[in-house]
Amino acid sequence: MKGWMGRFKSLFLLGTLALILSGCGKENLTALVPKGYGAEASMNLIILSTIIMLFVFFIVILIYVIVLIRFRKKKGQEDYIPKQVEGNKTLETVWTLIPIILVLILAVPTVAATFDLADESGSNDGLNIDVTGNQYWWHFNYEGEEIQTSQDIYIPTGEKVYLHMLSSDVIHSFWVPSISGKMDVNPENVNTMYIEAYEEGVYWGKCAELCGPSHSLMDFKVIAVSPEEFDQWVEDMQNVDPDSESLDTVAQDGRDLFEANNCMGCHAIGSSPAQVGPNLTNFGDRSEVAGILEYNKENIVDWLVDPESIKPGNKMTGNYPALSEEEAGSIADYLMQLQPSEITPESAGN
Ligand code: HEC
Ligand SMILES: [Cu+2]
Repeated sequence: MKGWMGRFKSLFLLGTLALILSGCGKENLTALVPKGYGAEASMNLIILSTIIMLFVFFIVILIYVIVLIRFRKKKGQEDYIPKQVEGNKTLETVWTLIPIILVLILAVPTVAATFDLADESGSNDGLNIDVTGNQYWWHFNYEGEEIQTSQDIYIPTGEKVYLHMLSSDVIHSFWVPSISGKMDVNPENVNTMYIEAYEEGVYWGKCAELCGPSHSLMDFKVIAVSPEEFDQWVEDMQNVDPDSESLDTVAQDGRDLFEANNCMGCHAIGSSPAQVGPNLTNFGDRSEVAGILEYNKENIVDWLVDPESIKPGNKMTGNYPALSEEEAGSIADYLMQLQPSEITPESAGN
């Protein structure tokens, strides 16, 4: 009975583990299917170290089996003592050299990749983006382009994009597993890295440093589009004039409420660099609300009425007058019309 229970328990554990680990394989959120330069470099090192580990594992198992078979106590040889090899120079040399060689095989490409991934020499002619980590959202400032975005970062494919990262509060960590490595985002010193996506697509990013109660909800996206589409997107974003947008009457009400309720104290629409809250210039082009909820009016209303229930500890809660569902609905109608570009996560294949 006990044996059966034990077996059931281990099966259950194994099943749960498989289920949990299968979550790691979410499309476009896995380091195991690299779609960009940094991720590919990491993947190559993962493969190399796995090969080395397997090699060591099999050699050890092999020696173990040989010893088990050859040196079993045999009938009539109870007092037999095998040849003692303690202090054998050849053996000592061999088992000191092998690990050194293995470590070297791993170290040389690791150090090379570390230098390669830190190489900022192309940043003068490249696209440079200032990244700000905030509890619990990300802000992006396209240097020299007069473009501010939040949550979603658009980049052209096949090009190194240089990121200069700083936090406005605590330490965060920028990680887009399928295209890049991880980089800490500190409040005091600018950390840099570059990202490059090979193919068009939407790649999910995560904050990888515990930063507060909603740390696990601090998602963002890298939206990689063709260079032509990227230029178009830049133009669309630069042409936004927040004041002269043609709005229908519902949205007009929403805009009045947006202005009357202190929203603009934190949220910019347009290229103003002010950023207590996410820039909403292209909020209507997003595929998520607050980085995590499915994008629809209902969820926007839920967010506006009670953000605390969605992201505990966020910096919007309690800092604006309470909104009725109806008011939140009109604001949502307005915000959903902020769609400056045809190039969106959807068009990029989300
Ligand atoms: C005190 C500053 C502040 C005020 C005032 C404020 N917000 Fe926010 N808002 C934030 C912050 C900070 C976030 C990001 C929260 C997070 O994700 O952790 C946010 C998130 C949002 C989002 C989600 C954005 C996205 O990119 O998905 C919307 C929409 C929004 N706010 C609308 C409003 C509206 C409408 C008002 C006015 C009724 C308002 N906010 C007032 C700070 C503020
Ligand atoms: Cu964080």
